[in-house]
Amino acid sequence: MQKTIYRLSLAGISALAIASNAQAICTNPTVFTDTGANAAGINNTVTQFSDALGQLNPFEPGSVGNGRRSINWDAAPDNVSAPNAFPGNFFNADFSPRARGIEFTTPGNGFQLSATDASGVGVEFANINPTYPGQFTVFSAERLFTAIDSNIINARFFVPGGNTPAISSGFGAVFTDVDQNDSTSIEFFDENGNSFAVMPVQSSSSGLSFLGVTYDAPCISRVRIVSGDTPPGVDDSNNADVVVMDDFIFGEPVENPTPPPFVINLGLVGAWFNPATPGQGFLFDLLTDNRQFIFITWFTFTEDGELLWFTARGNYNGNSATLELVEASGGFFNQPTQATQTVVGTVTITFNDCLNGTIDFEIIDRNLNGSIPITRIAGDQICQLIVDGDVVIPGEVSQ
Ligand SMILES: [Ca+2]
Ligand SMILES: [Ca+2]
Ligand SMILES: [Ca+2]
Repeated sequence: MQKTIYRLSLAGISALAIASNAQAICTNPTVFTDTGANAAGINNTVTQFSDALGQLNPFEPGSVGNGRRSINWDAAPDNVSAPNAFPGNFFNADFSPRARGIEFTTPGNGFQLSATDASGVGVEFANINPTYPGQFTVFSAERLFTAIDSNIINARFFVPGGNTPAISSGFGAVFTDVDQNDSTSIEFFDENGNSFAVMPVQSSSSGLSFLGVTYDAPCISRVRIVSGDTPPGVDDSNNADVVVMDDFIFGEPVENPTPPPFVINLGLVGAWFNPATPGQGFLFDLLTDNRQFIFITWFTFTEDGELLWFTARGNYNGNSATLELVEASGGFFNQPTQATQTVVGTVTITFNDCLNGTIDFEIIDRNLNGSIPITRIAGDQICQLIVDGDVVIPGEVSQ
């Protein structure tokens, strides 16, 4: 219906960009946009966008360097569909067919896929609001995708099946029931993590809207999708445009040669451990304002099986800190007697991302040294949201 395919000049991009001081690395965008009452109404444009990206690759771990991958949500099982939560990392598993190379975060309360008719839960998010099947329709039957308690989804690319940050040459998504022309958009971030363009999605009440953008080469590290102007829950109306999504199609993720450096943030506070050595681990506390301070406790055992714990404290820089390792001894249970603090070596903590880090240690008087991979015990709640700019910690230094 409203089918448009056009190439934007760089001047056109900067007119759309909100971060106008960011240098656009992605060049020669081609925008594919269309609306229709049903799948047939936009299918030609979706196909042209898909063909522009190249062949559909198998959903296997690793990158094949070109072509495309896609998600239609439809084969996902009931246990990750409404009314159950859908994990944001579901489509970056290290096995086929879930190795798509894309992970989702939201400042809301997770995600949901709509249920199948056979499940009895109600299609098209009738479980959230019984009027929604009258508003939404599908591009690929039957499942749709949404964030919960938010209209924002960040989608980040990885070399499929792993933690290696990746970039893509294009991203497109199908939306349903975009009632307002200014309610729904896709924002693009380059390989350095800078926003360079925000593209609006055309409205199509009770129908489907498609927006896809391709670039000359892989350059998109993530996209930020704003779907409607209100989270799912309320009735859809002129004052509350609820929008959900169907198919995502994107250029084959390839390793990002210049990923933005990870910087320690307050979301890393908590309990970490090496899954290979359960029963021992680390607690971190942080001051991420201009004090840039980290406090580490390390609970472990001696080679004879006695309890042993260390502490370290001091300044960090960027994503790591190298500190004196202190062993406490001579204290008594619940007594004010001061324990003796003895420097016994050094420890370096390095955070690779919100869920992975490394402890390198040298304990001189015990003649021990090595490297311990660590991950969060309880998972991440806000670290990635801080990285994405969805949560701002007052006073936090981000460089
Ligand atoms: Ca679908
Ligand atoms: Ca509507
Ligand atoms: Ca709507």
